[in-house]
Amino acid sequence: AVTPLVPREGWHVMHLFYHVDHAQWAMLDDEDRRQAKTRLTELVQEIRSTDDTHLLVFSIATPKADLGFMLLTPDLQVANAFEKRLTLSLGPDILTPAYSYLSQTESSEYTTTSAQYSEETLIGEKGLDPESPEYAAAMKEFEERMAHYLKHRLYPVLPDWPAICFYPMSKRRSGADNWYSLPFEERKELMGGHARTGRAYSGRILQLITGSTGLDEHEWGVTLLAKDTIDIKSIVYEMRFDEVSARYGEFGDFYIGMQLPLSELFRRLCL
Ligand code: 76R
Repeated sequence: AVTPLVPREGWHVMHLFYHVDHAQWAMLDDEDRRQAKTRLTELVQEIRSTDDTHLLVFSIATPKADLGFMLLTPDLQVANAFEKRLTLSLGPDILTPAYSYLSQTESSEYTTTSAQYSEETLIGEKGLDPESPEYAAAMKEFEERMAHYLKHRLYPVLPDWPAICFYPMSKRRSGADNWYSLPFEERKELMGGHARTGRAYSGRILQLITGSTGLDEHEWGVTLLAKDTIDIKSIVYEMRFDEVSARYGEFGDFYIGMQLPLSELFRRLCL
């Protein structure tokens, strides 16, 4: 038996991007093609019916890649086995890897506490009286959102919103701009500003930040889901002004996809 590789907390996450080799696909006859599409369809169903496992399937908006999968599952052995089968599902050499990213879901060391939210946002920024009903309602709303948010970070269930954006990022480590040599309190303060910007997109952007230090090239994978691509464009733009991104953010390539049902995806990819 194979030893499972399940993290003490959280899940493994793979972002997998492929090109379709249409020259190879053209060599298959109708029956081969039908079988290939059935194989991928059945595999997607098998993955989606596995415990604690989620799979997003999307078409990529530009020729950076054609097809993308985002796979979330606890055991790296399982993720690895599914990934090999996904790659081969349409037949050998049909899907060729364009880009991939390995990360894990993680909780944050900078989570905003109730005391902090009360002092900085409700009293400081909004000028609410701690004895007022507006304050009590805002506090309750914050606590519910945080409980939900913390669970979501480690064990996310992603909605089927049509637009998906993925990019990897790191925090700068050069000269005077070394994130990792800042004291914790300073980093926490800066992350507080970041979170405030982010919270304004509640309901429009669903973000999942996954950690990848030691696992892949950058330090985090950023996955954003949206119903309107303008929300992706504006959140990323607005965050560039946040010191955390402006001064310390370093970004990899951006991939924009559209979540689609498989039948539509096959048509879209001319398969
Ligand atoms: O409220 C809290 O305390 C939780 C706050 C929070 C943390 C800790 C948070 C909120 N993020 C956190 C961590 Mn984020 N995030 C990004 C990007 O393009 C860019 O410039 C940055 C990419 C986006 C768009 C985004 C969105 N965040 C992180 C980390 C880990 C940092 C570390 O550990 O050092 C990264 C790399 C990162 C990057 N963030 C939010 C959002 C949004 C929308 C929120 C609000 C979520 C909500 O409250 O509903």
